[in-house]
Amino acid sequence: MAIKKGSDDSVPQQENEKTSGLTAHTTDSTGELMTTNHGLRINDDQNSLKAGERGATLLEDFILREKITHFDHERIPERVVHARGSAAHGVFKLYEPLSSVTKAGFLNDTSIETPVFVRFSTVAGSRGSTDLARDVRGFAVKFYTQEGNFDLVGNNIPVFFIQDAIKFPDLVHAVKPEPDNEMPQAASAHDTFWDFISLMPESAHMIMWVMSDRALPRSYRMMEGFGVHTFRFVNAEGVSSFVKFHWKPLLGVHSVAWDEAQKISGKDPDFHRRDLWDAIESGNYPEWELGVQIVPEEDEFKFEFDLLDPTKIIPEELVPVQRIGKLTLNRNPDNFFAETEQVAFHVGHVVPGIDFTNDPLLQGRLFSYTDTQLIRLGGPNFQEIPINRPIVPVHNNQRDGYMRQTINKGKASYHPNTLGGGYPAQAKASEGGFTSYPERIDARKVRARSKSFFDHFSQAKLFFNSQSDPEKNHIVDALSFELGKVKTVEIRERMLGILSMIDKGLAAEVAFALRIHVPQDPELPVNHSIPADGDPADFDSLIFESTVNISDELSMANTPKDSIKTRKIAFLAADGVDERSVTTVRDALQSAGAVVEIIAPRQNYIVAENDVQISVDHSFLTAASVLYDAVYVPGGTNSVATIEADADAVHFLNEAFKHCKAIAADSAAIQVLEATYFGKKLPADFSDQTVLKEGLVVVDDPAVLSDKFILAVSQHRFWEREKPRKIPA
Ligand code: HDD
Repeated sequence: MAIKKGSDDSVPQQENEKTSGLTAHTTDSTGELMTTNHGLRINDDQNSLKAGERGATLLEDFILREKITHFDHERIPERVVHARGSAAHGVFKLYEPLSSVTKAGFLNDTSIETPVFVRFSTVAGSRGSTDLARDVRGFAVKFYTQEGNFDLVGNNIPVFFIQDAIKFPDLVHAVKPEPDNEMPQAASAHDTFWDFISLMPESAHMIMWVMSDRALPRSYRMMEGFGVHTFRFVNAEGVSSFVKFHWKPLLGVHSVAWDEAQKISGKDPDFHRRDLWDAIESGNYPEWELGVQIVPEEDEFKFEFDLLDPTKIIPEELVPVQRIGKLTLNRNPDNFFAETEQVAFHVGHVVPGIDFTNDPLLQGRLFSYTDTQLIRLGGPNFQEIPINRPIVPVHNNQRDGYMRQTINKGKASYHPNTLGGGYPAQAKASEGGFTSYPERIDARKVRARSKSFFDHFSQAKLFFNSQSDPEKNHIVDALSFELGKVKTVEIRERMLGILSMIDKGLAAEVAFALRIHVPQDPELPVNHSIPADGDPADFDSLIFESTVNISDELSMANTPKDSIKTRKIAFLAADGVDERSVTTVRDALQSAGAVVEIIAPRQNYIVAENDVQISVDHSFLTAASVLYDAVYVPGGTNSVATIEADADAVHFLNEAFKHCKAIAADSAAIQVLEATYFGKKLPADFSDQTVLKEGLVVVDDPAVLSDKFILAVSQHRFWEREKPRKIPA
């Protein structure tokens, strides 16, 4: 929408419907003539102005200089953390009013569709780094509500490494590439990270999550989100309760294997970005339900952990998650830089009815976000960038600064005033004016941490104990990998001491892989971030008893596995393929919502046995097994012979087997499976039991095959296959 001339609004407003597609300053050049930035029509954009055809370029060429100058200034500093990200627009719709706990308008009116912009990210890597790093994923949601913007700036892991924001720069310095040689990129597997972690026992719980497959999502669309901190809700009567926010993906929570993640990083480092983009472009809108765990204020001290400690979850067995509404992402950004790169989130962006607690990590974040935008976006007017603007008008006496867009009218830029009629006026609480929850604080000023924050291991144990056997094995493998990359032996040993406080078996298995000993009877580790005059004994870790020993929600093995929607399935085929063997299975998979791609020795098309042309999506050169969820080999004598003899095709299947994916073949193509590494182990008959346990489907009737294959793909992975633990690919 263009800026309204003569409008009374002091800030040019964008379309009220963020979802409608156009925001202020949106430009579409279709059918337009080229101009300079000042509107002068350009006649020649191919040649600079020269003294003669072969002559020197003239300083006079203001068109050249404008273009090059703009280009030279195209980059802005990337985010200090969460630099690599992808985003989408969408809407949030509430199921039931939450008036009993919060007065927030968008959580009270079920008729409102609140526009949102959501940015997912990795934490450690640079802007151009791979999507598939082992890392926490950012899950930041900007709700453009009728009462101003509310930002829920969370992660896909419900706890954090540290308890106090003052340690955040240390954590980030430790995980980022090492400062002398800037290696490794987007990876925690190096000495400085584990040096720091091994001295910070409070990170034990988070480390369990980051070493689990949660740090390797299959898709942004298949990961949970968490607000991490305990926040406050406040209702219209001023009664407050504590709240933890959750995002639950409707497609379930799924991950890839570590070997696969590393290979995807080479084959398609944009894997998650592409997946999000493609899903939205094809109308498969990603969906999450917003969940809340609510704790009445009087129950603050009811738990064995401190609600203000961001290294703790509230197990869902103690406080169930109520699902209160649905988030749907339905539109890709028009311009990556203008929207995804320039969006500025801040935990301090709240609306009436939502407030903070004294979680010391949250308190520090309340400073950091605006501060970082000032340097990253170049000044104090970043809230005027279209993606950051609220959908409600902005009126205040803030003025000027770099790149100010708003043309404020009138003389009065102060309050109180009479020259401006006393406006803008303060809003009473009854008019939506924000009032902070009047929490009582009466304390000495200290640099200290509550003893209730010193239990670092009970929930790390809870997480580990709640995992399935394959998930536990993956944690062992991840720690063996990460510590295996650490060069300093003392750091490895110190970490084994920490691991033994979580689980002795876990420590022993990692020690076995590293071929070093777990320190005998390690003392509870001391938190080394103690004040200069502090007594280390005052910082000893404690172990509290957890009232919950296993929490089902913590294991991805318990996630819903009832759909193959948006799963990518590769068909390996060549000339001479049996057309029915392709189309029957393809139709069945597509009607169940999957995406099918045909991969052949060459691009463009293959010719089936019956001379029908079938389009090819990729050749073996441009596709890779790691980019698909499952594989199928159709019948047809010549196709089968070609695929069986193609080393890339056989490798494709070997990798799919190694990564525990569903594999199907028309029984006329069984010889292709026999040519693989796992061919030797094929069961004699492929019953439903085989599908359920091993994910291998071989049937001669394509219709029957489809049903069984769909069942297998919906299981996501058959991790039990890893039992022998050594599968080459
Ligand atoms: Fe942070 C970005 C999430 C602790 C300081 N953070 C950032 C983003 C997410 C989070 C999702 C990216 C937002 C986007 O997509 O633009 N951060 C978290 C969570 C934390 C956390 C869940 C712990 C519970 N962060 C944290 C602390 C500090 C920061 C303790 C500093 C004291 N975070 C920042 C930052 C960033 C940021 C430096 C970098 C870019 C930005 O803010 O806009 O200010």
